[in-house]
Amino acid sequence: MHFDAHTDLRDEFQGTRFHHGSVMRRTVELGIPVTHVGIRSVSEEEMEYLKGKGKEKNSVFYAERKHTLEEMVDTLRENVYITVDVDVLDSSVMPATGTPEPGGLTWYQILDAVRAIAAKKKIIGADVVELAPIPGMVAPDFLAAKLAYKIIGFALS
Ligand SMILES: [Mn+2]
Repeated sequence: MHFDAHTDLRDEFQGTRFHHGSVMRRTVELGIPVTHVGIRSVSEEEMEYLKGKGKEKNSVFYAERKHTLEEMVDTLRENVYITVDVDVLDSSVMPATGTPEPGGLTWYQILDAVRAIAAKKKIIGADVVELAPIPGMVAPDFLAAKLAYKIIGFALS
């Protein structure tokens, strides 16, 4: 389960296949299907991939369209690893990230999504990445910490 503004499906970027923009491509290559949520920026290469070989292995939920949480949860297998790039959140609540995109999720939308996953699936692990702290602005740092705490809580409840 991939919460991100970007699909991170590039085959390589800036001369490496292990770029943070390639991590989901490597994941899919390991045979792990990926559900992307909150997407609002996709490169031409990634779009071609999603129309071709990636079609069966990637479920994409764009941020601007209305999807139900049930539709999203139904794409997942029983054991779910959650990865959160904090740029999935709207820049108004999460400005402290390297590649912000307007139009992202609110705090309560991501909590509702994680809660819906926890209700039907087993959360076996998670990470929260891409926080780039802004000196003097602590709110985004607290948000990232509390999101990690909330995911742990939902996973265990
Ligand atoms: Mn991202």
